[in-house]
Amino acid sequence: MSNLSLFLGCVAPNRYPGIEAATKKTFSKFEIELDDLEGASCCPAPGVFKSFDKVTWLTLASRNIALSEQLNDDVLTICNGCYSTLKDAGEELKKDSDLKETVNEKLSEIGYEFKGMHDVRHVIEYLYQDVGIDKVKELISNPLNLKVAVHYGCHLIQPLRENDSELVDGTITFFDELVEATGASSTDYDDKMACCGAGGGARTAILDATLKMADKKLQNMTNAQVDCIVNACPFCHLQFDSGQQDINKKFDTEYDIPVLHYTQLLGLAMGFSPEELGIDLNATSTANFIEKIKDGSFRS
Ligand code: 9S8
Ligand code: 9S8
Ligand code: COM
Repeated sequence: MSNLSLFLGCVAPNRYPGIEAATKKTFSKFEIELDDLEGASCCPAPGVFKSFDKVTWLTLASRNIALSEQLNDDVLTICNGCYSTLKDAGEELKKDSDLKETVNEKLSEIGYEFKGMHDVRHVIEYLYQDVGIDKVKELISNPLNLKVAVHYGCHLIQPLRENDSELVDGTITFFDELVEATGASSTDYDDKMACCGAGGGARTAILDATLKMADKKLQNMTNAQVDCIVNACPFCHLQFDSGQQDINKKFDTEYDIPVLHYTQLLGLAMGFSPEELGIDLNATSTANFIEKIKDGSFRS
């Protein structure tokens, strides 16, 4: 296994720092040390920068990868959007030497070089492929009896498809399998693979339209009577968690579904407290969910 540096992106450190804590705590149980990536910038967000200017997008992305290469590390992302940008940029530059040269000329002005010797990983596919379900199961001390709505998110699937990963051949189950490794059950719901609505800068530009998309997903999850939503992307996390409050206000609904990043679910199942994992920083169902975790309502 190669060494990993942890790429945080923007949303986790600014809005949900518990996701970083949960990632570090759960990885320490696997005895995997994550290097901090000092000086990292926005990945930059795929749905925003990539759509406007390719060379700018690639230069910013390759600078982040170069930081990790200096540590002799692969990049570990905890966000779908960061995975999509960094994985796609890295692969594109590995394939196209002219583009790599253009980008490296720009990077040389600030003393960096993109070598293309390292890979970009997403925490979910890393846990599934490199750590493995069996190892995850071994470290579960507090199996959870929770009905979970798994939300994959667009930018987790897209880079895997782009790279012909076997994870996306046929029916996609890798994330559900990891959720079930914690003792929880992944509950099917309508339009499970649909977007949360936030991506592509939409949450900033056209909030009402994105909330309608999230509302539809929340309705489908409610119909499936789930106990919580589990995601793999701080931006999806924000859309479902903070978004539920917006939706309740705007559309007069009464959603109260707890939202967890996978590393937080895994952390609970490994015996960390909700506070250690930053679950108390959520906007929705916070006290209610934490109380139920603590009084054993979800213990199996
Ligand atoms: S960085 Fe800046 S806006 Fe964000 S979180 Fe994930 S995608 Fe990458
Ligand atoms: S889904 Fe559609 S574009 Fe995305 S990955 Fe995270 S945010 Fe929610
Ligand atoms: C979504 C990232 S995770 S972006 O808003 O589409 O760039």
